[in-house]
Amino acid sequence: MRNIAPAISPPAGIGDRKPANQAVLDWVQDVAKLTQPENIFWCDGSDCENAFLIEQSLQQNVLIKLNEKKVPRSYLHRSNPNDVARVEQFTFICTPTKEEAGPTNNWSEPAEMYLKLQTMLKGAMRGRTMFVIPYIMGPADSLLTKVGFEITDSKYVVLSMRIMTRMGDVAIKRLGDDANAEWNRGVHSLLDVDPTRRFICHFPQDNAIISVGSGYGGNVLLSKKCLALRIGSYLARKQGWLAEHMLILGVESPEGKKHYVAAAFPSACGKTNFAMLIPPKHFAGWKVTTVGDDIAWMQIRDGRLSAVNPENGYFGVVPGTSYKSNPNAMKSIEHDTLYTNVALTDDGDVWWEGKDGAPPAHAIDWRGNDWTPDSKEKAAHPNSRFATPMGNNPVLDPDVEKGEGVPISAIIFGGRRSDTMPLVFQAFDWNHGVYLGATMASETTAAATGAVGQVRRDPMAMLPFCGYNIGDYFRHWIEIGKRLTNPPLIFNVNWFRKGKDRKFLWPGFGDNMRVLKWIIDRCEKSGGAVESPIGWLPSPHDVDLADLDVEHKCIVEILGIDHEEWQKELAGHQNFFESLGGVVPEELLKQREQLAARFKQ
Ligand code: OXD
Ligand code: MN
Repeated sequence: MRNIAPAISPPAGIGDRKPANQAVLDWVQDVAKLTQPENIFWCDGSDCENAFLIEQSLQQNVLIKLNEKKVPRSYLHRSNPNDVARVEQFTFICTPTKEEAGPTNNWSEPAEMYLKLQTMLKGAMRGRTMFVIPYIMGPADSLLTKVGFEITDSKYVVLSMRIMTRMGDVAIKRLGDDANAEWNRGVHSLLDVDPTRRFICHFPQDNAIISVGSGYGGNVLLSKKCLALRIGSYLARKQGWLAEHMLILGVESPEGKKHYVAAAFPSACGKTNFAMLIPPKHFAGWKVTTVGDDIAWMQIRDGRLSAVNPENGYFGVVPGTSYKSNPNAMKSIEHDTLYTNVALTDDGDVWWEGKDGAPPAHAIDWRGNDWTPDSKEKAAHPNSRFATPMGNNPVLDPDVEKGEGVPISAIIFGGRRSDTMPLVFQAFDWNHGVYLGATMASETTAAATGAVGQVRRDPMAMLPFCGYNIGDYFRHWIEIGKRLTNPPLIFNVNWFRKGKDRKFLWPGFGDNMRVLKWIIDRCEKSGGAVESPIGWLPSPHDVDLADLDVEHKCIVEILGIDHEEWQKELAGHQNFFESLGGVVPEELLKQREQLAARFKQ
């Protein structure tokens, strides 16, 4: 198997940074006893450790070095073709009762799942190296920051975790030597990368994760979806904060007035693009900066929501990324980047569908086969990814390391919908906003295995990531609202609505600034809007459309609502709530009734 490599013997001074904390040492010994690795490599996140692991990965064909002139210090990894996306059907929340996991999660009784996983992990690392990765999620001095340790037998995971988290000494220091300190225990083993032995399991009560049988980022970088979202959301409810699948961006006016906005879009629906948006020429002097592109942890400070990005890097979808769609992402991935499943050109560069310029006459595709523009197969997998440190981002927000976070003025929900949902509208109040989030729907993408393009309800873009009962999650949102004296305004956006000709009505990308500007105007109480059954809608003259090359009738169409489509949408909300089997809070059922009543007025 190409991504399963034998044990490595590091030179002295590398791989020996054992923490002092006895609880960590005991846990690592227990896992080693079970998995029986050839040796244990204690990671410290240093440059020389990284250089050593890259060297080993090149020798063992785990990585391919890219052209140093074209993409300096960057590498390509090819995953097993059966292992290219998150596997929601094999993702489990293991809580003492099924009710705690709720109707939207796969559930297993913890003891039963531990036993099954232990059986699979028995001797799984024989002849191989077991890496122990200490990391933190969150800025070094934030109260929200969490410590995690991930054990893995994959060097690709170690190299990726160094990009995606703050790894090494910073975590060992933060944990200290208190054997009772709280930290997340994560165990990952590739096993034999067999889809029938692939399980991503969360034990919220134990603050533990076990992931086996996969090498794909979303399943194995345990810091990300597993800790920062699934376990994170469980801890957030217990501790009174929010762990959300949201980007965080800053938007500053030419006068220097700055707002921060958090936005929840499902996987592969443009969070990274929105977080790095470059305003069109007409908006000269406006600046958008990135705090985070995937996850927001938000706590209440002075009656407002304050957000930190727990991550240290971006794990973004590559196809479609270009100087046209996202110049800042392109600049971020031109160096020091770990690519997975993109195509390799004959001169050692990377290529993917949607990259600027003409396709290469010949390349090696993501499976390692010859590829030409006439090939039927895609050169890059639709869910091929880059992992790049956030420090590469030319528009990184200066407050990204601020422990207290940034104050959030607006929350945006949005999905990929070809019909029904207008470009933007504003909720009447917090609970109405929670309803918008709870009933959000989107067409599925390649980020998870399964059919692509099917509309599914994805509340707050958290359907695959909420680590407990979704009804309690909705309730938690409502409770948070009660504690906010200065709550963010809540909006819904849809960049993907199509006209009768099935073409997109809105150009998207940089022009989304026009929508963002309206949202900021509403926060500043200066933007106009009309009341509609679904919320506050902008009229065409409320949105700055100067120099936009879109026909007026398309603007009217995308800003408007179709009552017939909304009757279907209302039925969709009802079906979704019913499918949850009685867990939906009264407040949201009432919101649905009020929405239906407003359509009758
Ligand atoms: C991701 C995802 O990788 O949501 O961020 O799948
Ligand atoms: Mn995501």
